[in-house]
Amino acid sequence: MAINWFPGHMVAAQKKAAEGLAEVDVVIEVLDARCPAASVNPAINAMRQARNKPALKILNKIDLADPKITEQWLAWFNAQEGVRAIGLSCKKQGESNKVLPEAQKLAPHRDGPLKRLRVMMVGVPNVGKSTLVNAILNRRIANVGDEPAITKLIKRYELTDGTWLFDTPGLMWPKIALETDGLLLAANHLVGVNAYIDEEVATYLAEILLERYPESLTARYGVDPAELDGPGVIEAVAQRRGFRIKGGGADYEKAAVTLLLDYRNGALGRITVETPESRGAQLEALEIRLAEKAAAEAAAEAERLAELERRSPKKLV
Ligand SMILES: Nc1nc2c(ncn2[C@@H]2O[C@H](COP(=O)(O)OP(=O)(O)OP(=O)(O)O)[C@@H](O)[C@H]2O)c(=O)[nH]1
Ligand SMILES: [Mg+2]
Repeated sequence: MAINWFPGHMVAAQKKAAEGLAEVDVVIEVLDARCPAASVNPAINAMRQARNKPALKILNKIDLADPKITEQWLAWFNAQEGVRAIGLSCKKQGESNKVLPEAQKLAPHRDGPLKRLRVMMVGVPNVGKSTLVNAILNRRIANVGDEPAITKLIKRYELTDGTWLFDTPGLMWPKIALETDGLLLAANHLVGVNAYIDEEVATYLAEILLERYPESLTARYGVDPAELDGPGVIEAVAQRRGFRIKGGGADYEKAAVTLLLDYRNGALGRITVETPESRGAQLEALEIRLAEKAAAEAAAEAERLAELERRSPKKLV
């Protein structure tokens, strides 16, 4: 099932954010370090490029991500034009101190008392935008919570030196091109729970863990990954934890939720569910699928025209 989540308040929020962009010097795009490419909102990128604003990409929640893969992602983003990327954990005291100096480097002209830096936090829901705003302000002023779409309205905060910080609601976009991106966003709790089926998302996550972090499954659930596939992991979790439905069968739903929560809160260790390499392979597969679709459509159209010609042949003079 393709996952798409675009609740109503985001349409207005996106319009407001696009307007607000005119007033800022640097866009701070907060991403989830565990799925840095899947958590890029293409609509935000387009909005930013239309206004020609530089971007500071923050790979947030690095405390939960695989440090080696975070390095790879930082190199990947830093190779993009007009982009600077840094890793961060809002859970670590003082780490947020590096954000404004990094943003300042992208807008060196905004450094005088009458020309203070103005930045806007943007990103998909639940990546930690408001937490980062609070950390920079050193106050618990913006609402935060481990649920997508906590912030519903754009808000401006001012530091004592006159720097502006805009916090914005998490934004999604109408259609996610790669189905696997939807699954990764769901696995990382970045879209609303009503947009997906836990079992489907947990099965996909289990497949990634089997391939790249099998030892974390053994350590947490005492299973032998060599003998399992994705659905098998969910079943094994149900068995190990004694999750049963009435009648005695395995409670897959409860096991799926357990796996997702264990992954999200770090109980499985520091894990990153996509790499620049896996991303490249998925984009290539998408391109092939789109090319095949276009070729099939062109063939069908040629066949339709040929059929029309057969039914009423016309001589071209
Ligand atoms: N482990 C970890 N959790 C974080 C970090 N930063 C934020 N969080 C948690 O992520 C959750 C979401 O934080 P918010 O700041 O509300 O996220 P947001 O991007 O403002 O979300 P919306 O307003 O819904 O778009 C909260 O439970 C935070 O405690 C981090 O660096 N590490
Ligand atoms: Mg928020």
